[in-house]
Amino acid sequence: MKSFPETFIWGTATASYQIEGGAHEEGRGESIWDRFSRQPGKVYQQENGKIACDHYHRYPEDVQLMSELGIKSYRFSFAWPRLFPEEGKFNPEGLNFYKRLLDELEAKGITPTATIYHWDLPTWLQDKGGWTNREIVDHFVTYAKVLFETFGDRIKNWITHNEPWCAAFLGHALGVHAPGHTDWNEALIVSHHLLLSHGKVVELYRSMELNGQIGITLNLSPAVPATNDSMDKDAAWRLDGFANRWFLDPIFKGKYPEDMMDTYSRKFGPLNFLKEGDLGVIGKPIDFLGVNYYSHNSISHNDDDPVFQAKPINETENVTDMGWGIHPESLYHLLKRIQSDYTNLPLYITENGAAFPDEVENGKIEDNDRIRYLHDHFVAAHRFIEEGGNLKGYYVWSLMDNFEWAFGYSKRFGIIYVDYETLERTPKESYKWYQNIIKTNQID
Ligand code: IFM
Repeated sequence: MKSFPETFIWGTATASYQIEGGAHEEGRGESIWDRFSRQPGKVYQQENGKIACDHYHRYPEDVQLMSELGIKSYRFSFAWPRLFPEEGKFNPEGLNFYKRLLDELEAKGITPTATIYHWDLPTWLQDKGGWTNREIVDHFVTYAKVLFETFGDRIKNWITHNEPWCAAFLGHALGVHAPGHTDWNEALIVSHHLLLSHGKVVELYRSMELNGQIGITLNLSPAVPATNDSMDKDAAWRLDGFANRWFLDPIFKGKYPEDMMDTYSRKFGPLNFLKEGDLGVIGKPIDFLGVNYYSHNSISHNDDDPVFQAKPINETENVTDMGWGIHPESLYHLLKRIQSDYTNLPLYITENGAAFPDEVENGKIEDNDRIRYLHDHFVAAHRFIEEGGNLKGYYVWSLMDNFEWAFGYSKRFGIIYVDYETLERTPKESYKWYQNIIKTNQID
């Protein structure tokens, strides 16, 4: 048996748009995902988050399920459009739901970890250019300030952004996430403004002298060369720059990677969104790094790809319902690499989990494939800790099945099954298995 440190934080994670519903409650405004999901062809079967899991009304039941599960910490995100539904309008009522949620969590002894931005931008801000407009940085600071003033004494763990790579590149270069744009130059500007707003909010948090910790969550995906050929190795390095170094370097080294600056300026023109002093702000010291890990990418050189001359290839049939290869060993290598190349700060796995096509049979969901996935990733995390790695906690994605963005409700990541007709929750076998891991703090 492998034991985890006594102080290890076991948790689960969710995000506002994916579970809350309550789209018009207490003055909530519209988000870019409400708008995007109305456009035909963008989201599977044109589904949306209007009701989602109805967590907005069912949160006491959900917190009860968290409590029975035994988690020490729950990671959720705030919905920006609940607080600032229209330009120039602050909606104090928008805070009420989170007050009630925190009451419930506190009553059960569950520590909240809050993400400030998990992709549900108010549409009034999108109409002003969204993350392409540098002014958004000030709006983000105003929004975060309200959260810190209201909840700074109750929430001690803050995450500025969730997966800025997705918001920037899936949303603005590849067009598969809201707002659905396909302009690489825009995506680069967006990535910079997301990082800048992160740094500004870290500065704000420090200036308020609140007693807690603040960090950022990145989705990191090791880029593994498909062969030993130097062409494939170089291609993998470029995709590592795209997915990982473009975010890790400015946060921990105070500069963008030069090879990527060269590639991007050659392809898309001068990077004049980068102003003097920005990198100093982005590199402001943080307290921890949140790592979202799902899979690695096996990369080969490919001249058909216009930006990086590199393409991920399918190298395994052992995949989840998302088609993502299952590679627990890469989680270990990723954590080692963060430690050796970037930081010895506390790390948290802020998301890890898997979608599988679960079915209810005789009232049970036998998701052995998910149990295997989690087991193998927990073992990889344990190996890192055993070797002295500074990993402090692990949040399984996700507490319950939810709105999986462009895939709508067709992909189930939860350890609790949600029947979208009745909204009934049924713990899967993986929930019971995780319950036991948390209770014993051990894995075999
Ligand atoms: O559902 C998402 C989550 O919102 C962000 N990280 C990846 C998850 C699975 O795709």
